[in-house]
Order: sequence, then C-alpha cells, then structure tokens
Amino acid sequence: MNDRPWWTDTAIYHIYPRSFQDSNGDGIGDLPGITRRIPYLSSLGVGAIWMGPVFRSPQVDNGYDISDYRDIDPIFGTLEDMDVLIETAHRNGIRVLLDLVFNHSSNRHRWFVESEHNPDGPYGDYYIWRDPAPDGGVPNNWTSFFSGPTWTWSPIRGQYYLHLFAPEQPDLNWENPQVRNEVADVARFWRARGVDGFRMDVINFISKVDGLPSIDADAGDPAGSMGRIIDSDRVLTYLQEFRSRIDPDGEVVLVGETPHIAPDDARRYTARESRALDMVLLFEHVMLDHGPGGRWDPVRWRPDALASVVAAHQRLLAGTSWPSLYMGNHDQPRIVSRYGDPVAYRVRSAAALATYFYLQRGTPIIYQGDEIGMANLEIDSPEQLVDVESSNAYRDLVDRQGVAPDEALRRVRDNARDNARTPMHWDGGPHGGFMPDASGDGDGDGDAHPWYPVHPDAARWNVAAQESAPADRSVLAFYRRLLRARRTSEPLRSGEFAPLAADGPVLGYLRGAHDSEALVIANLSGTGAPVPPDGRTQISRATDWQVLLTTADLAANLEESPDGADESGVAANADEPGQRSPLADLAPWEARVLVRRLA
Ligand code: ISL
Ligand code: CA
Repeated sequence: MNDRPWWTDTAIYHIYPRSFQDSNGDGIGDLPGITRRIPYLSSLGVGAIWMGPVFRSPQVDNGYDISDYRDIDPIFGTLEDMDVLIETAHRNGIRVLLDLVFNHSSNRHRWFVESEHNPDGPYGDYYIWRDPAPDGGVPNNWTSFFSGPTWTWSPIRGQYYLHLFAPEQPDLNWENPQVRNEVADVARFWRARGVDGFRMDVINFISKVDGLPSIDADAGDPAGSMGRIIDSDRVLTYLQEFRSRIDPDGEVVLVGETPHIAPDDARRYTARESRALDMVLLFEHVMLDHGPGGRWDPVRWRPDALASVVAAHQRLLAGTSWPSLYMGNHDQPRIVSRYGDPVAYRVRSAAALATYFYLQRGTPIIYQGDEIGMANLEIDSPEQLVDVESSNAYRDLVDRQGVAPDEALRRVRDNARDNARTPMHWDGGPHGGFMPDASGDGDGDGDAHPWYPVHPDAARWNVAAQESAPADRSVLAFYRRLLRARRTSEPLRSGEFAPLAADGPVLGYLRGAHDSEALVIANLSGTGAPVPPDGRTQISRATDWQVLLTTADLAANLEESPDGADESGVAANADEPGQRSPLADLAPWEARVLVRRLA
C-alpha cells in the first residue's frame, strides 16, 4: 500500500455528458446513459470520471452557464439519476468528479436577476458591476475569450457587468465573502451526495486585480494580459479557504482548470503544503499550433516544441506537486487529427500519442472517444460551428476583421471545439449507438436526431468494432494495455521524470523508481527513425531492458495489418510485447516502452 493519494494512482475519464450516451431518445446524452456505460469504463481501467456540467443551465455555453448549482438540468435527468450514477460508479470502483463552474454563473441565475434588479439588496455585490468610463464607454479594454466585448450594459441597473466569456456568463465577485460562502455550500451539497472531487472551471480567473485597470497595448500575449488582470495571491487565498471549508481532511480531489496561468502560480497552487489544488490543467501543450494571432491563426505544431513543453511542465510540477496529463477535451480538437496521422496511421498514431503522453509522471485524463481514435469532423460550412466560441470566432474574423468567409472557415475549422463534441461511437448501428432509434425500424430515422450530427465514420470507428477486432487493430485494446502497464509498473506509476533530448520527431523520457526504471521513446512521424542518441546512451547502459509495450505491434489502420502478421491479420505476438530489440530502429509512429529492474 502506498501513501500516495488515490488520484495519483489512477486515470480519469472525461465525459462530455451531452455527447456520451442518450438513454431516452431525445438526441442528448444524459445521466442514465452514463450509468449504463459504467461497466465499459470499468473495463477500460479508469478509476474516476470527470463529468462536464449537468446542472440547470440555459445551455448558451453547453452547461458552463449555470442557473442552479443544486439541481440537474432536465435534459440530463434528475437528482435521483445522479444518485444512481454515483452509487453505480462507486460499486464499480470508480470515483466521481463534477465540474464546478464558479468563475461565473448564468445571467439567468436568480443571484444575477436579483443583483441586476436590486443593487442594494443582498445580491447587489455578487457580480462585478461598474459605471461607464469617463467617456461613457466600457470601464476598461479587456476582451472576452469568446470574441467581442467583456462588458455588457444593463439598462435595468444602469451599469456595465463583467463577463470574461459570453454575456450570458457574468463573472461572480469572489471578493465578496458571501459569494465564497455560496461556493463552499454548493461543494458541500455535492460532497454529501457522494461526489469525490471537482474540476474547477477557469479557477485562476476568480480574483481580478484591484481597480480592473486596462491592459497596456504592449501586452501582446494572452498569458501576459491574464497576468495583468488576475490577482494570483488572492486566488491562492480563496482556494485555501475553499479547501479548508469543504475538505478539512484532504480527501477531495480538486483539479483546477487554469488557462494561461503563470508557472510559479501553477506550482504554488498545487504544492501539497499549499493545501489549495491537487492538480492544474495547463495549456501550453494545447497551444502549440496557435500562431501569432492565437487560436484562430493556426500554424503547424512541432514535436520538439511538444517535448520542451512536456519537460517544462514536469520540471515545474516535480516534488510535492503532481501533473495532470490531458491532450484532448471538449475544448480542443481530436488528438489523432491534431497531433497524429488520421489518414495513413490512425490506429498506430492514436496509440503512440497516448503512450508518449500518458506514461509521464502524473494522472492521465482521457477524453471520451480518444480511446477509440475518434477524429475531427470535416467542417466545410460555418453552419457546422454551433459552439459559442467557434461560431463567435468565425463571425469576428468575417465581420470585424474583414477576413474572407472561406479563409475564416479554414482558420477556425481544425481548432473548433465542435470537433470533439460529436456523439460517442458505441457501435455500427443507427446514430453510432449514441441514441435509441426512435422509430425502431433500424434505419435510424426516428423523429429525434442527435443534438449534433454523429461523425460519418462511426460505422467503422466504434467501441463494439474495436472490442471484437484483433488486438493489433484496436486503439481500445491498446489503451487497456497502456493503462494496465501504468497500474502494474512501479516506474510508470511513481518514477521520477527525466526528459531525453528530442531528435526531430522522436521524443522520449526516463521514469526512475527506487528499484526499477522505464524508458519511453516515441517516433511521432510517419517515417522510420533510429533510436535517438540520448536514448541509445540510456539503453546501452544495461543489457537487461525488456520491451513492455510497442505500438509497432499495431496495424497502421483498421484495414491493414503490421508486417509479419499471420494470415488472420493478427500481428505476430500481438498480445505479447513486441519481440523487437530495444535498439532496433523505430517504425513509423512507433512508441516503445522499455523496463528493467535496477541491480
Ligand atoms: O481554450 C480556450 C481558451 O484558450 C477556451 O476554449 C476555453 O474557453 C477555456 O479553456 C476555458 O474553458 C472552460 O471555461 C469556458 C467553457 O466554455 C469551456 O468549455 C470550459 O472548459 C467558460 O466556462
Ligand atoms: Ca437524452
């Protein structure tokens, strides 16, 4: 038994409820649908789920605009459905994290309605209200993450209110102790129903610098500008206060989403002695393809840049901090499309990326569908951009920046959040098994349709197909092997991290435990490559390296089989680690994991 907290010794599965499993045929994923899939999650080998927000919400930002923190939105089910889900998850050895969105609420929350209509009442100071600037305009020059202004005028109250996101998402005023009491009360309410932890939405934004000063024009990079609007010391104080109120014994896991956080703050907030957050969700690795104009000015990402960011994050969160390891989520495009090769090496590149990323020191957070290699949509029309951030970005490019519609679509489509929000693929049946076929005649044209179209390739890329496929053609089977390797290999569970020098697209690192070590080397390209010099040096130190895993055993794609496969298409020793020599050249998209015991 180790004294490390449970969340350092497991993987978390991130569910986007509206796109996971619909149980009642209305085309929207729901809580009973998640409950139905708990056995699948248990078979995957994850020890916890993080569910996106399912609380009452007008759904302007798909639930990240909450109008009642203590009730379930009817599109997802009821409080009783949540109780059943939590109980079923716990019975299957799976803990439950909810998504607390407390930097802002919905403008339809009663607190905001009260605050707007009754400025001198008990809720008058729950939000960030300001008079117009001397010139009658907005109070400062901040901009919203969702394009456009970050202040909206209320004719009812005769003041502006702040919203770092959509106008329907007014920022709560955390400087007000009453607001902080409300947040703690909500967390205690869910703890009492058996919730094991919380993912905390943009939690580093909760305290803004006094006076809300405009940002100097020279503050080009988003990180810099966030550093100019956030008071990070008070953020830490408020997080410590929150923890002390809801979790005096340190049993609750708190994962803070912290876009553009300064590295020192990431370390401060997660250091065990700080008693604030347990992990943060960092962003540099999901901004490698952001060009000079940011997310909507995409450039090609570079593997050596990924290696540098990974090494920097590991260095930053060494010691008493603990990294979270996510590559995809509901705000990011699909991993295999963004970092892999979804055309020529969809199976093997999905597996190679997972191996490189999830065997680092830290807790893997796997986003629904990445474990079966789900890919980006073919977005060829602005109508397919239904997400508030993506559609606003498109409109802003065309209407405000005068970019031609085709060029604007080209700049938004690959990074649009819609890519990761297509319904989960369960089987090759109607709607990919995401929703019951309402008409029941098996052609999936019942009166209801999924809230967002199912990806056209669901018939081939789905859980059922990969459950029955030979191991060498199943991303799902590989994810199971990968998570099992993490659970059973001491250096992968708890070993210290040391990066190898990147050599073009070949990246890697060492994981060193007290009595054993592991070496992870990944060729993130479609061409063969030698083991890099740094890796060669490490491997040549000893002669007893064992190959624990290699993606060279996997087919490049669903149809093909790897070299040396027998007539049934199953790679030689597909269930056994590759028989390759530790120093053999790396195949295209080969990630190789070596382990050895120290003498
Ligand atoms: O990546 C982003 C900014 O660079 C945005 O896609 C995202 O809005 C940001 O990461 C914050 O995300 C969280 O808060 C948003 C919500 O839209 C996202 O879904 C949530 O993950 C506002 O609540
Ligand atoms: Ca439903």
